[in-house]
Amino acid sequence: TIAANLGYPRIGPRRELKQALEAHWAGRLPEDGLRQAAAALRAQARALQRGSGIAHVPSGDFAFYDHVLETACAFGCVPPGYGWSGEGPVPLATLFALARGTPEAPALEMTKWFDTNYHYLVPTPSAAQGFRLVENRWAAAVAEGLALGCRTRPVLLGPVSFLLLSKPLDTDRPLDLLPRLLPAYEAALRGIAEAGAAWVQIDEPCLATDLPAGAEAAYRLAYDRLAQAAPGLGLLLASYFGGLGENLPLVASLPVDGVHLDLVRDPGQLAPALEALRPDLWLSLGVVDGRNVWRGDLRRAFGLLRQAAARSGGARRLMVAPSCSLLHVPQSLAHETALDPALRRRLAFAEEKLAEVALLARALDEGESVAAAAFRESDAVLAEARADAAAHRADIAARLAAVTPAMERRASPFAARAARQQARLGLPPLPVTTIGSLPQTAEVRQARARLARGETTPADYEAAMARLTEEAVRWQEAAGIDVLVHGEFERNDMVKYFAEQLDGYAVTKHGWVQSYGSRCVAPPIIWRDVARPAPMTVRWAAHAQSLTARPVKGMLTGPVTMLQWAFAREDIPRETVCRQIALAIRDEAEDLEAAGIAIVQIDEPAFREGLPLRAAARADYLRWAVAAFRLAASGLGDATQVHTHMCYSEFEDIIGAIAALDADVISIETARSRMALLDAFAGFDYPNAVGPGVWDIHSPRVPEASEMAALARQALRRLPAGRLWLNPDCGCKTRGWAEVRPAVGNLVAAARQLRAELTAAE
Ligand code: THG
Ligand code: ZN
Repeated sequence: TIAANLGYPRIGPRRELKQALEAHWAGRLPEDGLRQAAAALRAQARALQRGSGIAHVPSGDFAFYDHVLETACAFGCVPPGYGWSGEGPVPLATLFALARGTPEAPALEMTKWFDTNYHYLVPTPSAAQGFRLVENRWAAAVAEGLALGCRTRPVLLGPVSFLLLSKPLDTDRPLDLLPRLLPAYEAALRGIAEAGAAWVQIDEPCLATDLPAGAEAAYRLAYDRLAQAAPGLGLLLASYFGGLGENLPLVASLPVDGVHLDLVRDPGQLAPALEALRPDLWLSLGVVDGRNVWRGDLRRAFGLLRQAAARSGGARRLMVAPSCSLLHVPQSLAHETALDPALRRRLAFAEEKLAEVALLARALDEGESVAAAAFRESDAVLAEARADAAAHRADIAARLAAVTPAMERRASPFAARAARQQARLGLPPLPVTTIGSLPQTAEVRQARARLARGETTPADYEAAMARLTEEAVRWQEAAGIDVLVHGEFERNDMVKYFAEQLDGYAVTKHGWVQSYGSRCVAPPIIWRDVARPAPMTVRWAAHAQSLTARPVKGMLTGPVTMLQWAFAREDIPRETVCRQIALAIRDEAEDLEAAGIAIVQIDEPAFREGLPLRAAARADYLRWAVAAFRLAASGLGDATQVHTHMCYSEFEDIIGAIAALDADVISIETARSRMALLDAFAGFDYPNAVGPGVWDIHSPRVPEASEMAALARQALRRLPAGRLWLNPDCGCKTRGWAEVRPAVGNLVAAARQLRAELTAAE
């Protein structure tokens, strides 16, 4: 039995890759230095995995920014204008230009990787450009490992998933490009075999989703060809984030050497898979959860492994693995010294998960007794968790049980609310606002770091943040923004900040997970019932509002996002956890209203990514997710305006649920998709107000006023002027003031121009 891993965190235990990337972008670290830092991280990761007893260590899972982007670059899918000559490897500068944009060319579209908080860059292949293997990054990764004595298993994103995740420039049927793409993959596999790999892992996560028309034929074509490309190379086809479901017969018919199954998300698929998959096929059993931070129930995982072994009379060759790449969990528990020991005992990060994988593989070969102590410990930890009294609070259960349907409804319909709100707020047409956060400058981050190290008192820190808030309010007034924000200088992260103040959550010190590029999040952990012991944001909002006559938005993170961007307990339904959070946010919203705040924004950027990958499970999720948002928002009176915000969302398929949230104003990402998203709103006759993003804040590029006005005119063709707002498409915390000042100036200029046009047209 082979202990295997599917992918390892690439940011580094101390976010070394982040430091190196940001130093490189700032011109402080030359390309050589960046490449050396990356190679050192890869060497460290290989050694750690080997040391944990992993026999199949992945390679090629590293990426400077994103593995989908690097796959596109390896196959020469690079649009013109980013500095690649079309010959030879794509330079690192081109890679970063595609990822981050340049003054001349916008960044590629970025979107969520399945239902995770990781973002990938959407490749833009075309029939005209075709595909060529311009750099065999996987063969290089194998050679790099071998040079240091480690034979690795390279990981490729499979050709069908690659195309399904792409947005081709010259066709809306990406799979039509497959015949042109396959020769490049064949060349990659030949090179990988020549480099000395024994196995290659080909990821086809789309196999765990409902496949579009034509995908079955595409899979057959692709794997018939790839199986022949390098006959001596073992081909492991990996799916994850769900079960194969109705795609199992298809997978069983493909001429591959092994199949990886996610048995955490779908343990039920093991029995049918054992039936359907050829007995000579290697089976990689993903029994250790790559998506959550809990220690595994080793006895249960071992039961699945034994079932697989017994079923074939011992003949089936097995691999034991995490359910998916460990990219989505923090690297090591070793540095978490401040966690409640009762919680810490229950956790496993990437390193600890690999130890579980290795132990399970050994126990399968050598007998359960070699793991007896670990099994007993696993039992004890689970028993302790079940007995934790603070995990189930009677007061919280009683409050949830007392929720009535009226508590999930605003008092009046949108039109009546809008009239009362406008009477109170007196806003111009096309009101201008920002999403909430203003630049988290080095000054802000250093102040927070000093506080964490005990070098500043909380009082001094808060005074500094209050001063920044005041400066931000003054600047926004002068810039001509209509609805202000306080800037969120006091917040580290929109989820962590609230998690630190709520009962039931714990936060880590170094539990970083890559979100995109150099950006990381440290998701908090929900391990007990959630409740709000005291107001969380009211004094910041009240302070900002006291400085100006214009409305300042009170900024909250919604219950779905507070759940989705956390590592959540699994002993009660997610719906219940979400409703507990909703009640806490509801209390906060009501307190803001009572403090005189006229607009409360409850952000739900993770609403879309929480959607189950399979259509059959979606209605139930949308039911409880919508209800939780409404429970959080509906304590507010008609004259208080509810805003919400969502990022990177493709709403086409859930526009009904978005409307059902019944937020008075929703701001959405549209700048990178050039307003195409608004078609969904127009087509649906979306009833409330919308703020389409007209400035892509994920790129350092500052758009001209004319550019933003042009985008807004496209929006005006789709939605009535009376229900349109103008805003950037996300918070500004990752941008610098040098970009935000001119961009906001241009935004206000665009709004004034458009208002003049509207008046002239009347
Ligand atoms: N918070 C969380 N998840 C997110 C976002 C968020 N997922 C989607 C989207 N926003 C991703 N965007 C970002 C933007 C900025 C940062 C992270 C994700 C960021 N992080 C700091 C860094 O990497 O230096 C660390 C922040 C901290 O101290 O916690 O800037 O906003 N949960
Ligand atoms: Zn956003």
